[in-house]
Amino acid sequence: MKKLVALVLALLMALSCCVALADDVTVAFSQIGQESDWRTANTDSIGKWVGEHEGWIYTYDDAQQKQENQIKALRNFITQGVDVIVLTCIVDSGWEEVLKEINDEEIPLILVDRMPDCMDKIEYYAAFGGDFVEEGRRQVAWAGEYLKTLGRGEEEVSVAIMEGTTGSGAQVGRTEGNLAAMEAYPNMKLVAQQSGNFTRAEGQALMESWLKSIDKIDVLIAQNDDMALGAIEAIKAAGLVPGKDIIIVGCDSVKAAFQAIVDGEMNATIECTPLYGPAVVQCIENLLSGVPGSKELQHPDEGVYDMDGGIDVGGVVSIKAGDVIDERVY
Ligand code: GYE
Repeated sequence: MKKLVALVLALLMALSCCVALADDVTVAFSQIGQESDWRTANTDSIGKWVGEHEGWIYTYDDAQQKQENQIKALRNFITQGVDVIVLTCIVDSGWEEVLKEINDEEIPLILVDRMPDCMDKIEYYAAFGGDFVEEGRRQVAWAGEYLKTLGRGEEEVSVAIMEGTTGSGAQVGRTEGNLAAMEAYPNMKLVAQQSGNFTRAEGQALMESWLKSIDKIDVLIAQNDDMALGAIEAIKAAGLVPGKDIIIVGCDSVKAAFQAIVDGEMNATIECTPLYGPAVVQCIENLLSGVPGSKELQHPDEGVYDMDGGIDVGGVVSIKAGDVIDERVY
């Protein structure tokens, strides 16, 4: 009798396991908007990898750059009873309440790209994104080292920092890295620091207004490539030569920036990969097969790309953008 009960129990367990596996897994992603080439590539990568995964249903929400839309989307995901939530946070504060609601419903949460500032107060399965402070540090270090190769290491140069969306992890981290690195290059003097909101149009408009109000800008540190590309248009319109009269360092390493570097209009870009699709899939597969999560924030290995290669920014040496442009898919 005992044996029979055990057998029936084992059969039931096997059956329920099959049912769970046969059920579709609904994965919902709250994206912040479509402000840049980086963002488009990020949306495409996650959409493709999760969306094409067998047995998974993919739901996506574009918050059009509004945190309130993201919060609404997250609450909708809860109501819909999705199985996994993937989130990137437009700004870093203001998430604790809604993320605790997700925790209360026991919906596994995967944090990507821009993190919330309440990570120590909530539960999540995994977190991965760019090392923004390091990216910002590399931007300034690249410019400082490049100036030395031009024999301008002692010359006082004016630096403008074009920041990303105010209050976003990417802006906060890159600004921290930018400013910290400037201490190592006393010849670099900060003359402007303002947000271009990570878009080409705002980068162009901000550069236009800087060129009117500031006597001389020698170096532009743009916290993403889109703003750098917008600024290039403004610099050309003002009759200056981008990449020569003004040294331009972007961030992201999108193909359009590689092209601008090849064309001699931009000098360098610091890599921040948007291709999170494979990592998100791997993470969900681990989750479904019972692998325990980790609260450690993971950063991918990333490079630095410029006109000629060979600039050592401390920890990494730059690669010539022209040598790798054909491999860039975004
Ligand atoms: O650098 C920028 C985008 O959060 C890392 O957001 C991301 C940033 C990226 O709009 O281009």
